[in-house]
Amino acid sequence: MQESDLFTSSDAPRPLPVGLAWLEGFALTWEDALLEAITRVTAAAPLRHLMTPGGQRMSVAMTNCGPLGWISDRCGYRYSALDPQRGEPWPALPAPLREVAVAAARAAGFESFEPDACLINAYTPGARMSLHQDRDERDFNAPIVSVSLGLPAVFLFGGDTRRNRPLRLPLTHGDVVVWGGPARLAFHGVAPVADGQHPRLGRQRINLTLRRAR
Ligand code: MD3
Ligand code: FE
Repeated sequence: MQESDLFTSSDAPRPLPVGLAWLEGFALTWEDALLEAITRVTAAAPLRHLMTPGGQRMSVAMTNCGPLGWISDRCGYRYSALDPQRGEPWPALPAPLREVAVAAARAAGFESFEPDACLINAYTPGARMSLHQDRDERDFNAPIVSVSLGLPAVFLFGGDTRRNRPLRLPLTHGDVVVWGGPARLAFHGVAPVADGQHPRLGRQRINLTLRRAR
């Protein structure tokens, strides 16, 4: 029997890219505290659909917590200490969000990660994020920690160009991924979220990305 009989090209095991640490279920220890914190943050700084610089409304709804928040409008992408919608600082970074990010970064070999920004992305079925790089942070040596909650999603990891066929990672509730080193500037995105019901979050996927912006 040939190897090609055992694995088609789409389900053959492929090694994870260098710089990416996938910690399945790592956030479940903090599940209740994270969901409570997200409810409090989104009550204070509501989720909203930002405009891209090109004038498109993003399908993902966003808000932030922590000293800095990521925003997009007709002028471009940037970090801001103020929520432009409320003219006030973003809500403080809740302790459990910082804790899970610091613990995950440490588990991935980043000993001194101190996030100063947390972007909260909310996906309803059909929402997606097209391939992009995260380049608005000052220091690309710091990793980005992402926490997936609610409905599952297929994360697309495109490597160093938009052209390569992206690797597909199925991320589910509680998964944490640490993106550092050579993966830090990789193109990445999220395929349209399939409809479903999550016992804790309903018809929704929430993704937290904890970042060192400055
Ligand atoms: C890989 N969010 O907010 S998180 C984003 O699931 C973003 O909501 C996606 O891409 C989401 O910018 C993916 C995982 C992620 C975040 C940042 C990265 C992967 C990354 C930066 C570099 C490489
Ligand atoms: Fe990104």
